[in-house]
Parts: sequence; structure tokens; C-alpha cells
Amino acid sequence: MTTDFREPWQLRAAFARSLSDMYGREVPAYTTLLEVSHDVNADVVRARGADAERLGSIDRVTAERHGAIRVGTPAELQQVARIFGAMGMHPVGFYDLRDASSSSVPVISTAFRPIDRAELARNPFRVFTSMLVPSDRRFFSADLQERLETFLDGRTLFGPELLALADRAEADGGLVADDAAEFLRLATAAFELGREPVDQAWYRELEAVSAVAADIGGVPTTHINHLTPRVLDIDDLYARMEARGITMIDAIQGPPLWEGPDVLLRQTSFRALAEPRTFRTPDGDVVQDSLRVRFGEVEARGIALTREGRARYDAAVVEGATPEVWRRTFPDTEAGLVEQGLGFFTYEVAEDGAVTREPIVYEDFLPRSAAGIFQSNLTEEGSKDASQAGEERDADWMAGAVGRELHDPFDLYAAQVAASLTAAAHRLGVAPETLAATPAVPTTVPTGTSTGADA
Ligand code: OOG
Ligand code: NI
Repeated sequence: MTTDFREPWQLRAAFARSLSDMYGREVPAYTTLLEVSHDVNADVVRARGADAERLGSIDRVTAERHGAIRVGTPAELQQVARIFGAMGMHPVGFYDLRDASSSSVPVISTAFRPIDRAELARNPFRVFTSMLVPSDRRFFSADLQERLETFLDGRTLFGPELLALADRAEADGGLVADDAAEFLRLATAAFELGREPVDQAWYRELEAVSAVAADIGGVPTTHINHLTPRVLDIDDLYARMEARGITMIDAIQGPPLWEGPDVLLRQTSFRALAEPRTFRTPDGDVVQDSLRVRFGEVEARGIALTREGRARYDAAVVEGATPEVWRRTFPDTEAGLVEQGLGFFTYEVAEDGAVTREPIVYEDFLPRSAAGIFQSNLTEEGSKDASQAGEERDADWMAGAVGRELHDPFDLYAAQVAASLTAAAHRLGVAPETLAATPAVPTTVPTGTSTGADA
């Protein structure tokens, strides 16, 4: 019976909702953020009509979230991969935040997300997942590395029942309803904030090195760090949050507000809130204190850029992400992005044979922005000894650590373009090269005419 069976995308959508409900109970300001996001999106749809949905239907955008989690070891990362694998989420991309930030952020990251188009359309939930690098001498001495690894090896973040259900879901392509409910309950609980008293001396020792290291390795459990809704007008959202008296970080990370097409990702967040946590002191007393590690982030997504477009982006952010720099760097129309080979677009053939060009929305993250988000929420800089050599880490190393294929985001976008060209060419009865060779295809072309001549 199909209604009794939950497919990976249904698990993913249900998990995103369940995490969101849990996080809203834990961090009430997140609920405010959701309300304001909702208002902003409704206003944008009212004002801009169909154009507001150019980068995703309002249903998709309303349900859309990304989460951020942090783990300590490859073994923990592999377990996370099994849990997300059950939901049709695969590791994509490699981010090295150690160099991307001036303060002490000793982690490397990937993102688990759906990779094919139909799955993204059903629910694009993605989770930015960071892992500590305890062997990096810029942050950790040999002695601290050893104690940290011993602590991490001795904890269990995900129980055997949860992992067994995850494996079953992945093998069978879903779970029957009862098992699905249990899987979702256990998976959500695994990311709740721990209530056990925190070992104060250990936490503070790690915190002196890096607040992120303490958040990951100073406690015996893990937790969702933030959940991020998507908005259609992030500048408006920023202003409305401040008007409600919620302190936002200083800036919106990523591209500036300008008149041309939105590319990649713009993000901002409200400052981490003090949450009550209990600590066990070295004398054995249990005391109430608070920690500021969890925050609320919000993002606006734009068009996915090609490697060439991304290289321009990276150079532009170094120069300073101002509208002036943007005008010098990027064309101010989608057609310009296509002509210069900077953005990814798919080609669709309508019933009447008209070809339309649709932008592909950026589904990934940006290391500089991620570092900015990490950093702007740290109260302490921590310590980083830049004279030490850093431990080499790259995408191949990450693939080995996660024990699965690590997808390259550019390859995924390019494959989507290629698939759309093949399908469009097939519909039109022309060779795919005809369309592919003419990326400047006008938004609409009549059936059978050459698409390149007027470009
Ligand atoms: C992750 C920070 C990065 C993003 O959206 O770029 C991030 C973290 O704080 O664990 O979530
Ligand atoms: Ni985030």
C-alpha cells in the first residue's frame, strides 16, 4: 500500500518540519524569524507576481530550510551520512572554513542535499555539516588533540535503532509508516539540545581555543546549530527584524543589493542568544549558566554560477561586494549571464514548441559567507597559531572521511543543463549541439527555427 510507505523525499520533508518545530520550541526567536519571513514573502509575491517565483515556486520557498550541524570525527560524519542518505540527501561540495575566517574556526564542511531536479523540487532541504580537525596544530596542541579525540571516540551521538532504521530506509527506498514515525522521532531527538550538565573545565579549556571546538567537542551530544528559512527580499527582512528589536549581525553576507540578477546566495542572521545550560564545576557542583552558540539565519537564493562566474564572484567579494563592483563584474540581465557563460540555465520546450530558458537556483553554500556567519556569532576570537602548518584537507580527503561519493556542485548543475538540452533538442527534433552551441537562445523561439541566428 503506497499510502503506508514513506519515500525518502517524504522522510526529508517530514524531518525538515519536525526539526523546525523542535527548534522553534528551543529558540523562540526562530519562530519570529519564520513569521517575518512569511510576511516578507507574501508581500513580494503580491508585488511582483509570477516574477517572484522565477527561482522557485512560493510553495517550495515557504517550506525551504537549511540546517547546520557540527560533528567531531569521520565516524560521526559517516553516521550522519547514513541518516541523511535515508532521506535522499547526499554529500555535495567541500568547504574549508579554517582559512576562510580570521578567528578560530577549526572545521571543514560539506552539505547534504538532494541532487536531482525532481527531488529538489519535492523538497530541497539541505544541511551544512561541519567536522572538527583536531590534528590541526594551528588550533590544537598534541596533548589537547589526544584528549579531544578520546572524548569524541567515547561518545555516542546516534543510537543503534536510529542507524538501523536509516540503513533500512536507504536499502528499501523508504520505510513503512510506523518505522518512518520512529525514525523521524529518533532523528529529531538526536539534534535536540542536551540537558546533561556540561563539564565546565573541559568546555572552557576548548573554548579558549575555539568556541566552535567547544560547541562540538565540549559536550557529549550534538544539536542543530541553526535552521534557515528562505526569503525573497532579504533587505526588507533585515529591516523588519531590526524594527522588532532583534539585533542582527552587521551585514548581509554575499552579493550586494543591486539592479541586476541575483546570483548565488545572500545571508544574514540574528545574534546568538544566551541559552541556559547547566555545568558541572571542577568541585562537582551543578550550576546554571548560559551559552551563546545558537542563532537564527535567513537567506535569499539566486542563480547558480558556472566556474567562470564563480571565479568572478570570488574576485569581486575580495574587492568588496558593493553595487559598483557588481556593475563592473556582472552583466545586469539573465541573457548577459548566459552570453558570457557565467550562469547555469535549463531549456524547456512548451506545448507549442516555444523554448524557454529558466535559471537554475543555487543549492549550495559559500565558504566566505559561512565563515562570516560562524565568526559574527562568536563572542570570543579563540586562538590560532598561524606560524604552524595547517593540516592538509581537500575534497578527496572529505570523500574518504564520509565514506561516500562527494558530489561536485558544478558537475551537478552542468548535468542538469545537459539533460535539459538533450530533452529540448529531442522534442524539437534537432541535435542537442544546435541548442548547446547557442547558449544565448532567446527566451522564446518558434519551433524549428535556428536558435542561434539572432543571438
Ligand atoms: C555553519 C555556518 C555556515 C551557512 O549557511 O553558510 C552556514 C555553522 O555555524 O555550523 O550555516
Ligand atoms: Ni547556515
